Amino acid sequence: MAQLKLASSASQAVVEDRGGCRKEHGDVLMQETTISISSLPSAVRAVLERTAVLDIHTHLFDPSMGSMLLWGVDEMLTYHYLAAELFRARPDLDCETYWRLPPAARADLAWQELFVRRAPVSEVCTGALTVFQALGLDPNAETLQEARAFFRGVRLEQHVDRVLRLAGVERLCMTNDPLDPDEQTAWASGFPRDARFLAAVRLDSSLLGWPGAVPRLRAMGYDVEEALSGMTMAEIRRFLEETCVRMDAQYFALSLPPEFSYPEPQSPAVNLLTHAVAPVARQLKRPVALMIGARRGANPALRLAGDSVGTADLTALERLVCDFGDVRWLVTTLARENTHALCVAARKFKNLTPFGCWWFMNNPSLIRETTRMRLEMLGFTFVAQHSDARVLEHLIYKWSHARKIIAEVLTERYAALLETGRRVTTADLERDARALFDGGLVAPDGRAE
Ligand code: RAT
Ligand code: ZN
Repeated sequence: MAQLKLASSASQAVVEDRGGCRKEHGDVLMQETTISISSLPSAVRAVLERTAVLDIHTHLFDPSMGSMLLWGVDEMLTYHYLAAELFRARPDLDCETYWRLPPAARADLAWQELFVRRAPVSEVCTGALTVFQALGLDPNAETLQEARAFFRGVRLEQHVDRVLRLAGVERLCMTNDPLDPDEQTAWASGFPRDARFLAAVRLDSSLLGWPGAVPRLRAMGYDVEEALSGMTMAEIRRFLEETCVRMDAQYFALSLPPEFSYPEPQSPAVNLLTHAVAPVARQLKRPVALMIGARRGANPALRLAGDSVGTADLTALERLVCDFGDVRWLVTTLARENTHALCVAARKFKNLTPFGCWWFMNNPSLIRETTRMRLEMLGFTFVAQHSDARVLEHLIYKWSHARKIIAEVLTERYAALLETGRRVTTADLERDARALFDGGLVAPDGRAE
């Protein structure tokens, strides 16, 4: 049996049994090889490490949008996931006192309380240290002085390249709120687009809490009224279409509370979703991403960190995607309890693609459980993960942690195949990894829709 090495710097996996088929990857000769059970873990890991990601949900912005793109150590340590943990570590800390502190003081406090005085074992704490490690910063530092000096020395353009490279992210989707004043200024004045930063139209502020958005939509020139008359609906469709075209957006997105129900004639949000968003998505051939289960403002004093979770009834989702069978729905759920029902729903409706492990689901134990369940029930017809990065450097840890767990779970599934006598080749691994990491936006011709 011929022995050869996979042509990846990350991989030292010894693979066996030449499949005989050769293909060129740049100037590296690759062999389509059958993987042995002993080399499976390292082969899977290596393939996932070199598979580029399209990260379909982040809160990052095109570097040309200036201060909207958050980066650096103070932003990392004031991340709302960490703020929630700081308030637990320091129950005596008054929320308002914390929010009044300048960002650097908030970051120092988080570092001292969560990283110096305690072992930073939570996912978000360990994540910050994964970033430190990747950037060559000291995870045992007593203060943030060295880290701040490092970030003062970086040039943003090169830093963005470096972070995306370290994270293995080729492209990512922003979260673009068309009613946000800063976004409006940026899109109105125009900016040189970075092709790696794709747009996604986020509709929470436009559709949820209707008629709250009416004055802002009117100020933008859309002739809408509080009552959802035919004319108002037509104007909303014009708003959606023009926004999507202006931003060259990949999809429309909306987060929904756990009480989301459909049909629900009394709900303005559901009427807007079905009479405006779905028709425009169909016409423009754009998916609609639904993020279900966020209970906003459960503890308002915690601001962004104060949102919580609730379990939704996904029969409503099934009815929706059944009625709108010609619209593609990308769906993620926040409650662990909804993971299984989402897999079942996806088995029933081919226009429904589950995506990512959202927010409170983005923990190793839950990524493992969710990904395992999805592979078992859906094969490769789901989007394995999105980062939800709010700070540029988050990409590094969210993707390195997720890749590691997805590799472990994939290894289990391929091992089960090997036990049946079915061969698994490097070509299998590469094709499957691409399917898991393509963001669900890839059209049959290979372009993002
Ligand atoms: O994960 C988060 O940062 C949350 O605060 C939310 O942004 C959530 O991901 C969302 O997009 O609503
Ligand atoms: Zn998000």
